[in-house]
Amino acid sequence: MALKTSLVFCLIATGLSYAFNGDSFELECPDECDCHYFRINWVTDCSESNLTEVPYDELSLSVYILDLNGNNITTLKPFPNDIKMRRLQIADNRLTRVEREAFKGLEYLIDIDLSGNNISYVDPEAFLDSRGLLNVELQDNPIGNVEGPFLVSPTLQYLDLSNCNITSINSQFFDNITTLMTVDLSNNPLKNLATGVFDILTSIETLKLNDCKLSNISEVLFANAAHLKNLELAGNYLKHTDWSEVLGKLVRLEYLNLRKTGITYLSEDTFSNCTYLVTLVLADNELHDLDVAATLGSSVNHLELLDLSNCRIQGPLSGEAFANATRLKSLYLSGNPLFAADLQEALAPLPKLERLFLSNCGLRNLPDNFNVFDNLLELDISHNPLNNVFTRLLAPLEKLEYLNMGHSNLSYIGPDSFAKMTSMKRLVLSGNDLLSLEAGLFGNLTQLTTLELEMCGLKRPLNANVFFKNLTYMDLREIKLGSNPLVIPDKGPVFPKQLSQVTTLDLSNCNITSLNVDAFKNTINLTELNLSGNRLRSNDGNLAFLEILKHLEKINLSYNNLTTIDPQIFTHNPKLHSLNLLGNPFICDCKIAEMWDWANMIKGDLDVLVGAKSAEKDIVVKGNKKKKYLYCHYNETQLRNASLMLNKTVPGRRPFIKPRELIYANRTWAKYVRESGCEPVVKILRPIALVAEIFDFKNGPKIPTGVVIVALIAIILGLATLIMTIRLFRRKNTTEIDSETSRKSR
Ligand SMILES: *[C@@H]1O[C@H](CO)[C@@H](O)[C@H](O)[C@H]1NC(C)=O
Ligand SMILES: *[C@@H]1O[C@H](CO)[C@@H](O)[C@H](O)[C@H]1NC(C)=O
Ligand SMILES: *[C@@H]1O[C@H](CO)[C@@H](O)[C@H](O)[C@H]1NC(C)=O
Ligand SMILES: *[C@@H]1O[C@H](CO)[C@@H](O)[C@H](O)[C@H]1NC(C)=O
Ligand SMILES: *[C@@H]1O[C@H](CO)[C@@H](O)[C@H](O)[C@H]1NC(C)=O
Ligand SMILES: *[C@@H]1O[C@H](CO)[C@@H](O)[C@H](O)[C@H]1NC(C)=O
Ligand SMILES: *[C@@H]1O[C@H](CO)[C@@H](O)[C@H](O)[C@H]1NC(C)=O
Ligand SMILES: *[C@@H]1O[C@H](CO)[C@@H](O)[C@H](O)[C@H]1NC(C)=O
Ligand SMILES: *[C@@H]1O[C@H](CO)[C@@H](O)[C@H](O)[C@H]1NC(C)=O
Ligand SMILES: *[C@@H]1O[C@H](CO)[C@@H](O)[C@H](O)[C@H]1NC(C)=O
Ligand SMILES: *[C@@H]1O[C@H](CO)[C@@H](O)[C@H](O)[C@H]1NC(C)=O
Ligand SMILES: CC(=O)N[C@H]1CO[C@H](CO)[C@@H](O)[C@@H]1O
Repeated sequence: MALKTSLVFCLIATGLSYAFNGDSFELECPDECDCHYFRINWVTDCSESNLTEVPYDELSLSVYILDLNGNNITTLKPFPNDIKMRRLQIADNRLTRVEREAFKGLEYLIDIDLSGNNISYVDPEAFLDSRGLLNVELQDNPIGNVEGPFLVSPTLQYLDLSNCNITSINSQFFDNITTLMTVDLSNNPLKNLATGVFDILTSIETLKLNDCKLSNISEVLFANAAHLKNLELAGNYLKHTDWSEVLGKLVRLEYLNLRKTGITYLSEDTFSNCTYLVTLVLADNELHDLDVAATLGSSVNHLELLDLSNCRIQGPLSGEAFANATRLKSLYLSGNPLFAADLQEALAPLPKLERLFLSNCGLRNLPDNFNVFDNLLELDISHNPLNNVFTRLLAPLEKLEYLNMGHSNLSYIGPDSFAKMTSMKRLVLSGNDLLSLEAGLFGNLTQLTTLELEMCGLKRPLNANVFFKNLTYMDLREIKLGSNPLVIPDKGPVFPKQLSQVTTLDLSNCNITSLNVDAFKNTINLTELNLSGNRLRSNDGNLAFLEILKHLEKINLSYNNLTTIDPQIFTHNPKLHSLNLLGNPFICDCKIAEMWDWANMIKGDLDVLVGAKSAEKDIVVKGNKKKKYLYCHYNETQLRNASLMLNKTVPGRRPFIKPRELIYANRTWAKYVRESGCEPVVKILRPIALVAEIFDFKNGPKIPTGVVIVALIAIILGLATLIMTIRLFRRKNTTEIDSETSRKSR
């Protein structure tokens, strides 16, 4: 007990010096930026901050990731010597040139993202100093044509030059980046590719040339690319290409994407040398008269996935069509007008089929030999104008784990339809006007994990009688009921007892204005709750249903009608680690700053607030570069007083060094908190339960003398740390000024 108490005093004392010290325990961070650790690496996030130049002087030399995405930077100067930056992100700025000068000395650089700028010139030697460079992203820049070698790097593996207005690739383009393994040249108006341009890339495994306006491909274009495993040529017009010659050289090819390439004809031996082909995508071509059997031939032994979606195959599909593709596991025939009778014959030789996609095939009827497919695990028959009656043909598919019957014009589903599908894991019935569900319909689906009933016009969430009365569905974890005009009862639980194991519930866009305290009484094991797009308001007690959800980890309250939010609401959800509040009409009050403190201090992680800082997904190669904000609006009185607030220095908050005119209301969360003038909330810094236990208030606030002494020592230590830090800070400032003066005198 005594030990515990002194420990707490120590903690509080440390906390005090911590608060006074502001950020000095962290590495250096530019004024405009938000810095944090990502795993053990120092991330400096200056994204979307309207910066016009890089804050070179304020960077920590240990910065690992520097994120400058979405600013107004037009030119770059050299970075400080000895900076150990690994990843530099300057996407979506207004850079026009990539000069050697700017990247000099960046010895540790591994990744650079310059996508979405206005770059028209790249110095081939720009990254000469970065001897471990692996990834360069330059997509979405008007680079245009280049003379001579594009870049010099003996290590580069990944180069993205998609959408760069490149019309031709010169013969020396890749001469000094021969280690490339992945090249993306998609979305460039190349029209033609000279023979031999890729010959020097002997390690290349993945080549993407989607949407390049290519109208012809030389027979020997890939003659030396013996390692090529993945080739994407989608969205070109390659009607007149001799595919058997082009592909004849690619003996290692495993993945080929020829989606939407204007192909109308494929000869018999087209794929005869591609004996390792596993995936073949021929979707969106006009293969009216395709003889599937002859084209696939007898050598495509490894083919496991064939995508013939939207190929206007005018059939009838012959009974032989897939006779030799005996390894086929996944077959996509969606979007072709098909008849049940032909399908019945063509599919008969594929008893090993595991996945069959027949979405949008105009099927009114279904083949009635589903009993052949002993191994069928996934079936998609969505978006067909099916007759209610034919659902019974599915009955033999006992192994089925995934069934999508969404948007299939069904208004009634017989109570026995799924009786034998005891392996079913995911069932999709969304987009059918079901209005009500038959008693016992899901009774036998004892292994069901996910049930999707979105857009079904349902008013009652889920009746108890669609399940067996005496059973708990132990595996049923996810229920999607989004976009139903649900009528939520004023009292009592919304879901029946059978669903007690559900952990993920989607009730987005359900016209919900309030949820009673007991709404989730039968589903208290919820970990993830989506209430986005409803009309929940911040009235007192409106979010009281959260109290019983002790296991809640993630809640989405975005796009509701919340005007204010209080961290106290989440007191009973200790496991909460993701809270989405975007898109609510928040008023800029101190509760918002309080939420920030709650995330920072109680949860110990700003990531808890969706959009508060860059998430893992924002730090990826070719990720979405735009960050989402929290918006709040000031009311007029607040705006008038805003300038007063800006000059206020709040202990424990790092102020802006250069306060600005506050003329607009939309801020990132971080900036709002710093500008708000709200005091950090001390009461939420101390977990109430813990403090109460230690002091044991019931027995009077009596504290043993020993403990007081230890506590005093702790406080003195804390103060000492504080004083030392202030001194250090001063000294650092002087040295900085010193070096400034000496630099100037030089
Ligand atoms: C960049 O600056 C221009 C004016 O100089 C401004 O209109 C624009 O909004 C700024 N862009 C960003 C992302 O701040
Ligand atoms: C960005 O900065 C420019 C001037 O530097 C200013 O005119 C503009 O309003 C700012 N825009 C935003 C969105 O902050
Ligand atoms: C693309 O390059 C051509 C010249 O090759 C030029 O005329 C055109 O303006 C460029 N387009 C863009 C969007 O930069
Ligand atoms: C670039 O490649 C060419 C041809 O392989 C070679 O002659 C030249 O020395 C290389 N340049 C550099 C800077 O490595
Ligand atoms: C297919 O491969 C064989 C031997 O590997 C080769 O002789 C033949 O030329 C190739 N076919 C085509 C069309 O390139
Ligand atoms: C299937 O393969 C065999 C040899 O393995 C071949 O004789 C037959 O013609 C092929 N069938 C089709 C339809 O290509
Ligand atoms: C439910 O499944 C069991 C076992 O697969 C089976 O014996 C029973 O007949 C099914 N119930 C119905 C109503 O079909
Ligand atoms: C949504 O709920 C309101 C009552 O709260 C009701 O008047 C309205 O019709 C509902 N909207 C739909 C699409 O059901
Ligand atoms: C919640 O989950 C736990 C562990 O998965 C389980 O033991 C408990 O019975 C569940 N609670 C309810 C009410 O089903
Ligand atoms: C949001 O709440 C306000 C009152 O706080 C109300 O006037 C408004 O109609 C609500 N909006 C919606 C979409 O329910
Ligand atoms: C605007 O803010 C002031 C002060 O924060 C407050 O007194 C006033 O009620 C608010 N007005 C509205 C319409 O919310
Ligand atoms: C596990 C169990 O008791 N299952 C029974 C539930 O009730 C149905 C009838 O409603 C019986 O058929 C099951 O045997």
